[in-house]
Amino acid sequence: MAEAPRKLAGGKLVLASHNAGKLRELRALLTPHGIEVVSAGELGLPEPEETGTTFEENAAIKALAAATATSLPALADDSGVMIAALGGAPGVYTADWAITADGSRDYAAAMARVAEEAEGSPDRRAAFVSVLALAWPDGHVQFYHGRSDGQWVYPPRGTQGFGYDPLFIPEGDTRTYGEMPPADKALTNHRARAFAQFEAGALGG
Ligand code: ITT
Repeated sequence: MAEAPRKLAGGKLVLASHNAGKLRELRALLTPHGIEVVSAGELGLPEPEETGTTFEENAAIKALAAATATSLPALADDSGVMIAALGGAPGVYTADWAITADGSRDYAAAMARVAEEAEGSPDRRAAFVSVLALAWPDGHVQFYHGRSDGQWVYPPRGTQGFGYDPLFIPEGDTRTYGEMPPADKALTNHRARAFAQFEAGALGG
């Protein structure tokens, strides 16, 4: 029988991410709740290998690794951009497309690869997806999902945000996420939408 969903009881929450852009957004979303947060990097936790083939699997790997290492609840995000003309790629492998030979990340090159591989297709549809996993040290995990539909543009536009933000225009706007202040990106983005589910499911009531 499935276990009943749990609420966070207060106390510290580990943010199981090493991505500075994600951490900024998650901290801003958590601030109004007065939850004490500490990041995996601040705790010196290693980055687990993301061996899953779905956003859920990878989010669970990251959240469970942090929760078991710290004996605290942990929240992880696994996310990516899905390009319709590429059959949903890079998807779960979005971060991998930015990895260079020396192991660093080059998002300009990753965005150029999207444009190159999708060149010639009139289909400009794209979507950002975020899966948040909330894990406890005893192995219990809950998931929350968010998605932002839109279009991709090339060349990239704007210097705000992080990662693939300059490539993506959300539905109903003419600016890329890279051209928006963080408060505007927060209105439509995948992570904020997943967070709204997390708020209702793990913090509400
Ligand atoms: P952690 O696993 O440590 O959280 P990561 O960057 O490795 O960090 P993922 O494995 O989930 O995270 O990869 C997500 C990729 O999608 C990564 O390249 C991000 O830059 C990109 N991405 C996710 N959300 C994004 C957003 O809101 N804006 C721009 N790019 C985003």
